[in-house]
Amino acid sequence: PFVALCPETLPQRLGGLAALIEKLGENQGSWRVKEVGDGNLNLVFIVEGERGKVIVKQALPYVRLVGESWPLPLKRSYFEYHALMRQSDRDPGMVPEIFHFDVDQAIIVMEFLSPHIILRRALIEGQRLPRIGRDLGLFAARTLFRGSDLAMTARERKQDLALFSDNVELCDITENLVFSDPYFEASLNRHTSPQLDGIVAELRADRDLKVEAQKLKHLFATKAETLLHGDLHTGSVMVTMDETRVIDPEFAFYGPIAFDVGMMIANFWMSYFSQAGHEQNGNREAMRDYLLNVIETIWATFCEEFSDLWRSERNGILYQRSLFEDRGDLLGAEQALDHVLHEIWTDMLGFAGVEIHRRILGLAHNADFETIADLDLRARCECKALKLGRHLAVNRRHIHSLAEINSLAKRLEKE
Ligand code: SR1
Ligand code: MG
Repeated sequence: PFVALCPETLPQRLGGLAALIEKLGENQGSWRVKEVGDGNLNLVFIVEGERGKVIVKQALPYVRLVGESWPLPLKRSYFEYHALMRQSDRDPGMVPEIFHFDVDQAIIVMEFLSPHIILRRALIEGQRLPRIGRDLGLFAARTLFRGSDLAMTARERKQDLALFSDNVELCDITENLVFSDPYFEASLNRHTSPQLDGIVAELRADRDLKVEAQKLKHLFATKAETLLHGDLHTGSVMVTMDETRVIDPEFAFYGPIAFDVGMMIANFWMSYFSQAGHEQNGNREAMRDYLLNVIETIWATFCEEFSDLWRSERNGILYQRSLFEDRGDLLGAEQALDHVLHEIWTDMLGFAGVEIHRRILGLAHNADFETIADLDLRARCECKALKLGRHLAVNRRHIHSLAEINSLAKRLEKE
């Protein structure tokens, strides 16, 4: 039966594993174990031995953030493991190395990343990391293109679709927490109150917004386009000044390409609006410019890499070469690429909008805003983000460039 690990039992329970002995050394009595999980769902341990350190991650049979009253299956660990293996093939070096996986105990033993820190924390501290825009744009393009019908054979892709289609409970969390709960008085919702009560009531009465959120939910639930990370926010990225790694793909499943891209970019806009709450140690004007620039770099890199892969690796069942290039129709494939990228653009803006809303109105908030102790200031920051989120979700079909959105963000920031 499943038994949760704890620092006291871990050395004895995992001490016989060859993979751990190789990384930590044989003397398990000397292993030091610390539980460091601060996410919403799992246990995470750093285990240190004579030879080095590893991370041991274990899923719990319930949502850690809420408690045992919200059961959640252990099989999410299985999806995380399989997603990590695929991401590692599709964008080598961008996810932690896996040393051991135990499906019954829902344990993944992986590389300890050091001196990496969580990207969200780095942004709260005001660190301007030079690589993340490009690294994240490449990661999104490579994993999302290579996990789709554009690159895979019909058999491979359908087997994978079947494998990940069982990640029902985690999809269910996203479908409710991202697309529905923020737009009515769901029992798990919370927001900075009473400062935001007015705008929250306005958003929940906003018919256009609610219709758009449901359209986006429909897309998320039905457009099985590629293997998504499924929870690609700044808390799922670890960074140093010269390295970027993506972690935590337990929400992986087949969904729309635009979802991962939109969620990621939304978290940079939230960081942008939260900066005013972190100015104790100096002005954040340069940080704000940097964040808008990262957003532009992610999107430009994504488009550039996706287009390169389209031209060089489009060997799947969609938009086959025999329809275009092989017939001498070079522009045909380029026309199709424009259509695909345009659809990703429009949907990505919508997904970004609802991601911003759910982090301020729903159950799962983010530290960017939550660590602003002054509630009036926090609410002012959140209110600007909520307005941008509404604009993105409702007007996504009529927005033509990031420059346009970033100029609106700057005007909202000055309000
Ligand atoms: C109940 S889980 C809440 C959130 O935490 C995860 O990281 C996902 O973002 C999920 O929506
Ligand atoms: Mg996570």
